Amino acid sequence: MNLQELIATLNSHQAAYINMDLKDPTNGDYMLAAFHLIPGGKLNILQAACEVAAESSTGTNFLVQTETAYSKLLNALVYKVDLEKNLVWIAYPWRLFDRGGNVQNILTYIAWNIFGMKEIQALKLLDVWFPPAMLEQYDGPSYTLDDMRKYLNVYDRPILGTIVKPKMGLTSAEYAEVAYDFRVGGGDFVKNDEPQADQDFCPYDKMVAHIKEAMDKAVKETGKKKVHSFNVSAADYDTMIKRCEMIVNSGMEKWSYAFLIDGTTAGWMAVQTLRRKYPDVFIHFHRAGHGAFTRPENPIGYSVLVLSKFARLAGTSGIHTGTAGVGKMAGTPEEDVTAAHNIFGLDAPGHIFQQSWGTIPTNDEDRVKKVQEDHHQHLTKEDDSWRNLKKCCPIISGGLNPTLLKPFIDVMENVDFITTMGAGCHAHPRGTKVGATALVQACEAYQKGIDIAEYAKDHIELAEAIEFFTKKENKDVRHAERTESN
Ligand code: CAP
Ligand code: MG
Ligand code: MG
Repeated sequence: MNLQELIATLNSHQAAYINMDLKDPTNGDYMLAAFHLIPGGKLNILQAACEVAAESSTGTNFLVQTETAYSKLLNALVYKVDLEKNLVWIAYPWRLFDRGGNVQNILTYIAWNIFGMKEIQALKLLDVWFPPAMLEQYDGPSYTLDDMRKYLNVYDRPILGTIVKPKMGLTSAEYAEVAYDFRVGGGDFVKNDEPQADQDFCPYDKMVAHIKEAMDKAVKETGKKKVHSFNVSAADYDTMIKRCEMIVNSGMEKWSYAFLIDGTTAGWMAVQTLRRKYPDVFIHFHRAGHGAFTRPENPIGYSVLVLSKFARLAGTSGIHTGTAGVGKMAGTPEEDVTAAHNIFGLDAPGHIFQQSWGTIPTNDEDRVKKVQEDHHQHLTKEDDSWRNLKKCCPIISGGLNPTLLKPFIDVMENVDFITTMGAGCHAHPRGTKVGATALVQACEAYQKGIDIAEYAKDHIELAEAIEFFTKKENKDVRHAERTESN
């Protein structure tokens, strides 16, 4: 059936959620969403799309007697379809959403609730577009990678980080020792791993105290500032805040700590709480769990791009965006690099939409300067107008090691990110400190435009890393199994 024939199949309920002649979807009234949709049951794609628009805005499965002239104005509207690719575009009057900049509310509507509908067999939210008037209602990032760069005095290269491994089981003293070794080896940034919390073998208060001690020692020895990203995820709000306050009052220098939150499992409320209570702290969104709904082979869910755009809207300072297939986790350049480019730029093409994160005209020659100077993003500038949402930094992790730094930078096409290598550092034959040095040397080689094999000729730590990470028998076991099973 062609579009006209499909329209003719709509019942009066479905017809209330479509407008293929919508004048200007980008007029500022609508948040736009693009879905891949395969209808369920006996519905055709347009019927299913209208049911999705109804269920994700004002409606249910029947026209109800109680709707009003005003409520109808809030109907989401199917406004475009691509019948070849099974794509549908839906315009959401964004005043549907909770005032006060609540991301949890939007995703409940336009994603999670509708994934359960019988009317769809596949429903993947591929991309979203926010009008400036809507962006202005959301926090956006406050403390950004630019602020961290200033604190660390690190520019023109990625922030080099690690995750302490083994993932679990070290005592707080052992844990801090590994973090110290990485720092004196030359690393900038250490993060708690995603499951690190208050475990018997590594009590939270002791972990913080030991990290502080080790940090002071490393800063003194190296003369360089360092950052530790503490996982503050917890069972409840009060415990999360208690952990944050423990860190704030630990005596660690302000800006030497970041707060990591398992955003997928702890939830958007936790993410936004941290952003609002600690605007001067780098809020680090670990996305453990995202694979359940972002992997391309998952027919129901939303993309890494959508997750990352909402993380920026919510005010995350940085979110993991994946290694574009270079590391151990699933991911592709189309998915991961598109997400990364969309969250740190002022405007970037998504899968479907071109998102601008501000109102500063693109041709404004010093707009990047204005954005960076705009310390409170929304507060007034000369013309008292709202300016932009600040950058959110891609955090690149998962199976990377010094030999993969340049391959990833080549795919990413810039160095404006934090990379955290766990095994890629602690599996080095001579341990963490040397592993960190090997990473620093791989980065130096990149900055000097020298091939790492060449550079390794007079940098033994890097030479050992190359030998170890490229040796077949050392191939990470999962990779070996994967290649054998293919
Ligand atoms: C990496 C990591 C990260 C994942 C997150 C892990 O360790 O600490 O949590 O990479 O994945 O636990 O696997 P390695 P993503 O460096 O030892 O692989 O960044 O894709 O969300
Ligand atoms: Mg705001
Ligand atoms: Mg981890």
